[in-house]
Amino acid sequence: MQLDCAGKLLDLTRPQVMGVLNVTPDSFSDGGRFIAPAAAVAQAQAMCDAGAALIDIGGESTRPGAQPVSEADELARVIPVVEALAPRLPVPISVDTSKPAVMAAAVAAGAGMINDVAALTAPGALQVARDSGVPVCLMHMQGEPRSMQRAPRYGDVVAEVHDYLTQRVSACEAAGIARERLLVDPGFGFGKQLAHNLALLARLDRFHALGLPLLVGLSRKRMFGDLLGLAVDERLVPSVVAAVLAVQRGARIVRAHDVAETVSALKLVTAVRDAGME
Ligand code: 9MG
Repeated sequence: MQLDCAGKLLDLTRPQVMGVLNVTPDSFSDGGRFIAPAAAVAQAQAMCDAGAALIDIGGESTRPGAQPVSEADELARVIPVVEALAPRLPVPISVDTSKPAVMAAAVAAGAGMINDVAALTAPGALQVARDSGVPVCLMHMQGEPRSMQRAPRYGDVVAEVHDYLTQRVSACEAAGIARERLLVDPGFGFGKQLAHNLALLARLDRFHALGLPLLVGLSRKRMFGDLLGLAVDERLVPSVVAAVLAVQRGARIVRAHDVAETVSALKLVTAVRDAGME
């Protein structure tokens, strides 16, 4: 299976890595490092060289407790970087945003995918995404980044996240977005406590029932701090292991900061899978 990301193809017959490029002053693990377009271009190029199959550019931090950013500020951070990268990179660019104006401007500047942690719930987002023609990742979040970790509660987290994603897929289809353009993501760490994140990872295979490619973001997340007592810069090993566990349960795209290490691990998973099919 291949996704057409504004003319650049993304092969989903094997698991792929989405490299994280935050052009924000305050993201939890790399805030402020890649705001200047030249630094962002160099980092994106390095992630491609390390095997990233797409690059996710975000101008508003979604870490727990993050303050919202104005539309003008987000546009000013993201669009110059997309414009600089789109003609240079061999892989698609995805834009990590929940704002319709940023989605539209980023796709006009050459982005080939929309990654929305709010699953196109902002007013006008469904229409902009439909008209953009590019694939869209719909993520589950309980609450909003500023407050989502205060007291997230679920009866059955797997069933509730599954039901939410089912409803958002239906809303997209009703708005005229073809199912073939959609990906889904359970949203690790977005309004979830450690037990919720572990249950979602353990039962990720449940999301196959949606019949859509599954994207996950586990890289350096707080769940590893909660479980293992590790600081952000000590979370490489659990991030890579979690990526492997997710792929073994059917994830097709893994969003990661440490691209080279994640690509190596997923190559091994794929090689073992292929050897078992011979
Ligand atoms: C932007 N962003 C941060 N974490 C993420 C995750 O887990 N999934 C997706 N789709 N986007 C994320």
